[in-house]
Amino acid sequence: MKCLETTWMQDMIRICGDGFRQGWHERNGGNLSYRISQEAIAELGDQLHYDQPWQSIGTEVKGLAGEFFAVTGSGKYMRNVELKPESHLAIIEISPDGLQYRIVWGLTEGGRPTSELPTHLMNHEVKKRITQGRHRVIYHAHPANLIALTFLLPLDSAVFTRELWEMATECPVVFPEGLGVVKWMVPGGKPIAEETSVFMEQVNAVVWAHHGLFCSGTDFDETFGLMHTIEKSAEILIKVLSVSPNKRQTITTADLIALAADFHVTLNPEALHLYDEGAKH
Ligand code: 2HA
Ligand code: ZN
Repeated sequence: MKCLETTWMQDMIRICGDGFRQGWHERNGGNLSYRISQEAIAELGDQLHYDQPWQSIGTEVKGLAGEFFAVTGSGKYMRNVELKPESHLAIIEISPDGLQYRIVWGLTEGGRPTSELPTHLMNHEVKKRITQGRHRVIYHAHPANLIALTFLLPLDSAVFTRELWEMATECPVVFPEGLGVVKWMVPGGKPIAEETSVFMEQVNAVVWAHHGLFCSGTDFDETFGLMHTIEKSAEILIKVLSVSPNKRQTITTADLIALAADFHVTLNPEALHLYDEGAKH
């Protein structure tokens, strides 16, 4: 099967355009990666070429040795992926020592994988391990309302989780484990990748202060849906805060407990009890 005609590639291309139309991908902002199954790689046969040099990842991902990923290209515009997928996307192979990658498909007009490759791969390494390989997608975008909240709320994971849960009843069900918050850091390197991947041990969404959001999921729909749900909730909170600093009423701790019981989810206890009497905040 032609690489561009596979379902997973079609899904990947679609998400890039969808994210742009949401307003999450100004210029070359945002990036996306997908861990391709060995069966899907085998189906690509001689469409893959193994003559390109190995290059440093900039971090170590031993748990991904021999894996293949589809990734967006560094400096490429998400809005253009639909028009020219083969020059905007790449398939890369990870070396046996987990320190290097090589391009085996795509980027036909030159270029490198996403500048956030260390974070993508370190997140994939964590998720592959803790989900027994179920999670395959890591998605980074710049959604404006969530970024705005990083100027208004304390940069605390429990506070972000609780405030976003309260803005829409579906939120505690969609992200019961909550989200992580990383303080402002220089993007693109190993230090921010390490910080992010530590949170990914516990949660599927990590906010980068004054920058954007990383989401992890089993497939493109679920991962895009998580990004979308969090940003929608952030938009509601921005609207509320724009009118008044105080909520007249909200979803309470008791409401959240009732919701969790009915929907059979375990809510992050720190966020759940954040505003209880005697709690630290
Ligand atoms: O430009 O979003 O974080 C791509 C990015 C870097
Ligand atoms: Zn970014």
